[in-house]
Amino acid sequence: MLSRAWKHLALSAASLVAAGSAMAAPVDGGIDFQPPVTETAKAVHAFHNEVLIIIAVITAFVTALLIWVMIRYNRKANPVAKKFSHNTVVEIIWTVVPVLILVWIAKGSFPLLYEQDVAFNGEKIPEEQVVDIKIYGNMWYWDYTYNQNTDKEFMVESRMLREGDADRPLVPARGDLKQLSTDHPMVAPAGRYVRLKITARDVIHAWAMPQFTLKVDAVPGRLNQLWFKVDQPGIYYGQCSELCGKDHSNMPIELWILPQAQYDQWQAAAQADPAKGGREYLDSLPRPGATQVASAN
Ligand SMILES: [Cu+2]
Repeated sequence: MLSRAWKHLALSAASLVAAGSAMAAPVDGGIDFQPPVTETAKAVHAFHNEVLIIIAVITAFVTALLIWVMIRYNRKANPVAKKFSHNTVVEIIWTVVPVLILVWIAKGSFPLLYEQDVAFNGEKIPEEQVVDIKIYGNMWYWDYTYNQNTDKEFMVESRMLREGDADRPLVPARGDLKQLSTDHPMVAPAGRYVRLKITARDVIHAWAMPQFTLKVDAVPGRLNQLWFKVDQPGIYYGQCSELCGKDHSNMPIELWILPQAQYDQWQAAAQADPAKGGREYLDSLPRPGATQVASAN
């Protein structure tokens, strides 16, 4: 009964979030999550809203108890204290009820963790339909390997753009965002299951994409996995989320989700010259926030 009411409240809260504008990047003064763009992210947001309600109810209940004790049992209102020290019924309740709450939270949480890792929404996807991208964290940039272990394998290095930099200048008129845009973005096709194999070459980093509610540590010598399927083409931004050293704040993740045909064209360009990462082709595409089409760098 109670859980149905919570679910209802959570769903109405979730639809408020979903009704927000479809921004692809953080906004100034924003306090909520970035809008979810995958089914998994929507489920994570709904779960967050459920837990938020549980937290609010518990906090209000404990605060009310404290206020009641302070008023009803202070020295003036209750000069002679009773001396008993145990109440079996109350002790059973305050043990069992929190356990049930935690079990209920775990029931919502663990399947989501599993889904972010391997579950593909419970669908069985043939291996050949899955797009694999290998991600390495480095001090202090990311690199992305496509078609690994095939004759089409190539690797693109992705470094942050800096204002006034001679090699990799930030060009706001092109739509570049400070601390978020890179010289050679990661690129993935829209509407397909993209599986990420994530590791690191030096220290621990973390690949994180808030709009997909995905985050996993990139650990040297260990392969971690995430997946996403994004139907809406666009540019999505994330950042390294594990304190990895001096330039930790300078290793953003810029991810372009392109329709399959454009993805194929980008891939051909990037494969022909991985050092340029298909930048020229990306610059030829219309881009949100751009006021001019700037030349490649
Ligand atoms: Cu890092």
